[in-house]
Amino acid sequence: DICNIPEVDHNLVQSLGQHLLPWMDQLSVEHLNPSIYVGLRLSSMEAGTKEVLYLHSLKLDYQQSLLSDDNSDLPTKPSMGQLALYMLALKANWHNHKGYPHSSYYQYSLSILALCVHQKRVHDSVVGKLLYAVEHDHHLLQGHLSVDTEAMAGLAFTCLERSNLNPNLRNRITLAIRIVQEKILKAQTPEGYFGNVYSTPLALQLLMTSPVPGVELGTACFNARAALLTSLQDGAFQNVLMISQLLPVLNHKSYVDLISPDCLAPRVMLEPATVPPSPGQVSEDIYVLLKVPSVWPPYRHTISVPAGSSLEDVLKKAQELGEFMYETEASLSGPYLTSVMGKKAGEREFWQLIQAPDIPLQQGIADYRPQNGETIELRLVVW
Ligand code: B12
Repeated sequence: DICNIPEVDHNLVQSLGQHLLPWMDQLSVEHLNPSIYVGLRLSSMEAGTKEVLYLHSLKLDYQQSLLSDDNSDLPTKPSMGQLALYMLALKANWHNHKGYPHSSYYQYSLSILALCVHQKRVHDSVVGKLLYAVEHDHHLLQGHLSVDTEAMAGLAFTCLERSNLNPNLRNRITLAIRIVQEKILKAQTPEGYFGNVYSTPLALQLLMTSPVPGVELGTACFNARAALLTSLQDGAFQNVLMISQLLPVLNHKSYVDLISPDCLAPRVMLEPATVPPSPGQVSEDIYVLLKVPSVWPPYRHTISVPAGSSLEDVLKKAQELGEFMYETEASLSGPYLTSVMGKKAGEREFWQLIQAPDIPLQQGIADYRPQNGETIELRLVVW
């Protein structure tokens, strides 16, 4: 039994692609995002010359930052995971006319995957470290993030298994793939998600790559696809990084396909979406209670913003009003909250976004749009 994703409505897929288009014009260092390029190349759509220019800018930017030494004013060095995504992007740039076709476990896996699709052999001990973590059920990351991490590890192992780059580890690799597949299947929610809505695309990328012995994958994947479609229609996929992980799935592809990309597969040219004229009406204000209990004195204020504002708008407004302070850092997923009330998250800490009383948000500050009367808590936690 295989994990098969039935065809998805073309218009829906196209509107996701169109969402990426304006980003392809943003060629500044803070905006360049290799994941967008990979997602689009593995989709059924193309952006023509924009793609060429985008890859060119990625190359310039990454080469420059790799050459820079630490005290120059050139861009800071990309993380291991960003480099890995950049390598995936380089491999996603096949030529159509040729015709033939320390860090987290997530970033560690992404790096092994990126080297593997380039057919670069890494030492058995490097792979062994990830195998050990999976075999000994190390919490690849607590809570809801584990599915993303397990899926990325599974994709790396699947590439290694197919390429047979570490033949001595063959049996352990095969077994590890099965372990993560089973864990991901166990994490399926009653609605059909693997983990949560945003880990489902990577989970499906993995499940699509190989059958699981003795498991009915068909139904599980069918339910996941149905759940994804519902959230797609509800507008849950606004974040470009999330779209970039989803598009390959909707095109029956995974990162493992980058071993030998299918260069002949036709892709449809994307046209910019026509933006419906805004109704121009003045929107009402909503009230959001913002609190930070873990500082002294505790912060707690009701902030009013126009309906439809993001959590980031709420934070900005609170800062303008005084007493509240925050800082962000750009990441591939958008602005990441690094500091609140002057308190920077430390090495293994992060500022968690919580909808009171205790529901962690599934989106970042730029994407999450609070409802009227909601209470949002910012909580410094250890991960
Ligand atoms: Co997180 N996280 N995360 N996360 N995280 C994921 C991105 C994902 C997809 C997980 C999921 O729900 N399935 C969602 C985002 C969904 C969406 O965009 N709609 C998610 C969420 C929701 C969050 C939180 C908002 C949860 C919360 O507080 N309620 C917070 C961020 C709050 C804030 O802004 N302060 C959060 C926190 C974390 C921790 C646990 C701290 C770690 C990051 C710490 C670290 O590794 N040093 C974390 C991880 C590892 C991930 C994960 C598994 C991998 C990210 C990664 O390494 N990418 C992804 C899974 C995925 O992408 N499918 C989820 C690869 C590198 C190359 O890209 O941009 O350089 P990068 O990576 C950095 C950013 O991704 C940043 O930390 C990375 C390391 O520096 N980061 C960000 C991590 N999570 C998030 C979330 C958002 C919204 C932003 C803007 C940045």
